[in-house]
Amino acid sequence: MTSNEELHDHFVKLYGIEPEVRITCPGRVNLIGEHIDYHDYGVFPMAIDASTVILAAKNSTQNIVFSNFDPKYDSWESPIPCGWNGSSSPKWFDYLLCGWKGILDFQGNHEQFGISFLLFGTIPPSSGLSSSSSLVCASALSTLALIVDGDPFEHISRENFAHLCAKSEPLIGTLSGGMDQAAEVLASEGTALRIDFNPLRSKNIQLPDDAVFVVVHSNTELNKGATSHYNERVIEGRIVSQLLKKRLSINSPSFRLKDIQKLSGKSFEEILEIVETLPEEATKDQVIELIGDDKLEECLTENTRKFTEFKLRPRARHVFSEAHRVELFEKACEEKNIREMGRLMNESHRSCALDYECSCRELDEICSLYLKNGALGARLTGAGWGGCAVVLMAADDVEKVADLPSLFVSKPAQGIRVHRF
Ligand code: ADP
Ligand code: NG1
Repeated sequence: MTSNEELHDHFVKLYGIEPEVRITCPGRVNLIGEHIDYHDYGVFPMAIDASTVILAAKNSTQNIVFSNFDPKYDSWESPIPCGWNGSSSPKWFDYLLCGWKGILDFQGNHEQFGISFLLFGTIPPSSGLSSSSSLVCASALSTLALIVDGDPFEHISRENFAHLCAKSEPLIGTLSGGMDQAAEVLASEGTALRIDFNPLRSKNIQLPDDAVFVVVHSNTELNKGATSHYNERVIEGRIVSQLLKKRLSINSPSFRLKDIQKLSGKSFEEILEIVETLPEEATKDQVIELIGDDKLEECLTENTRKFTEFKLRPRARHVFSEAHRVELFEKACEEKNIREMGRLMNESHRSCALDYECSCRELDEICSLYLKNGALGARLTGAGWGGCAVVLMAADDVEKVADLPSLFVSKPAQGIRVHRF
């Protein structure tokens, strides 16, 4: 394990200057509530010990310089002013630029200055534990901490900072929601979080003492920025929202399904009945027939205009049923009913696999393996299509899976923090 001293010495050797700040930002594991944050539905993650650390200082070279402790990532450098405004095939440093740009814009287009960053990360990348957002948030806080004195969170609330990071990350092309940045910024050690959006707010949730969460890697990865799966799901959800607005005579510019449900006044059971009457799938031409060219256009973005086929009914079924499961999971957690928590996690995985089609063979197999060996619940975590599963074990049963492959047993960790040298 690399120590803070080693990182400090590496920074000094690399740049010939002293670091001014060290930022530590955790990853997160989502216990339940998958692919619903971009519809503004509440989610249930916790921060994890694996983290991104950035050592940062202003430099006098008039350059932005990003280096990585891991030699597999090449250093990147740009003179200032740097006009970076996003990337469609993101490299590791693009995530840092998202956070950097977010803060300069927030500070009223703050004048650029030379910076040297050294990054050290222990979150397995492209595995659903949100390494990308950890890079974005750590970079944003590094930049802010170099601009202001004292505690950066005296200059911006944690909620506004998380929101700013969530708005900045889509510059790499993924139409992501705000769960990850919120979990990584707002977490308190020892408790999971119930996060709600618009406006962003979080509640600390004590997990039952006899619940143990194990994070397991499926040995497959998916880089969201390099594929279109994630954005396809976002656009399919937006089309569903247009269909529901038309069906229920709702007049609203929003295409977040939580808003549509709220405006409809329907319960989860009622809206799920309506969902069963939606088309299973549709081509672009069929969607235009159903909602009109203009309404489809409202849903699309520059890099999603090429999509031609959309699944609708199963995607909607997943979003509304998953949002409902988050409510039930929170209740089960309050009642310390870990069997019910496990049941809901299993239902969530089935819904992700069958209706949202965001699982894969390896994730399904790892979940089945743990369930056969006494787990109460097992489900993919994060975007899916590879990466990690999260497994719920009763504390008394943990021995039963001691010989199975696992990454770590997860305890709720602290959110992003800053240290000044
Ligand atoms: P995740 O689910 O981990 O957020 P993403 O596919 O969204 O997965 O983002 C993963 C990307 O983040 C990697 O391809 C890489 O560019 C970047 N990344 C993550 N961790 C590191 C790291 N330690 N060093 C450099 N880049 C990293
Ligand atoms: P991961 O796979 O951990 O990056 C992604 C999104 C979340 C959320 C989940 C699915 C980003 C930065 N994060 O998480 O907002 O939608 O998928 O629940 O894209």
